[in-house]
Amino acid sequence: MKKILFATSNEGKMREVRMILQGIPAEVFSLKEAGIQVDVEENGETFEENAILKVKALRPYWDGLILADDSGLEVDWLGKAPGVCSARYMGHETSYDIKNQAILDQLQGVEGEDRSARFVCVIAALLPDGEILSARGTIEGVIAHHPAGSGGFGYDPIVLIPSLGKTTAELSPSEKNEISHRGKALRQIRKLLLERGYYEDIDCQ
Ligand code: ITT
Repeated sequence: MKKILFATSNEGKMREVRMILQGIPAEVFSLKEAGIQVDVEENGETFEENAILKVKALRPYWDGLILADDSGLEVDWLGKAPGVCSARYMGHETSYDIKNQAILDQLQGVEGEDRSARFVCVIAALLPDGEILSARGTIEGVIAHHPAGSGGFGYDPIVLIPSLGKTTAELSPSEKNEISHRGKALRQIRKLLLERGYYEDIDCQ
């Protein structure tokens, strides 16, 4: 059985990744499960650069396929902030209740399409032969007027998907994965791996 390292310390991401990768004939390990403690400095200016930085930094610790996700929330009214700084926004240790409220406060009085926002996810894959693949997924939404829902993680309670009338925190895990930035990017990577023959019996959704 092939072993894949998914280079993240974010447990919310990891839960989603496991579900999206179901059906792959491989065991998927998080950093914690692999017993790897590496703090990668995410100093790239784009999601792509940071995702690639993460997979490359892990090469010395893992021989097989390495995947990493760099993702975040872009709020158009805030000049696409927090963007690549989403995890570090207002400090790593600040709770998401506080971060989410700060974004709501900055959008007070802003209405309609001006509240547009999106989640972005770039997944990078470093194959054992050194080839690097990447795929980007996005989901468009608007910033809600109040936080709602307890599913997902991070900024999910304030991102409203207008066609569903729900925030991404109000979706079930499978509903979120079906439409999310992460689901889209990871399914593209699955397809690219299948095309390269990395897996023969990969079950692409
Ligand atoms: P790793 O680098 O260890 O993977 P991280 O949380 O630091 O974990 P990122 O640098 O990619 O990961 O930051 C992504 C942040 O963007 C994440 O911490 C959330 O704040 C936000 N984010 C990304 N996807 C999200 C989602 O599906 N729902 C809610 N917030 C999300």
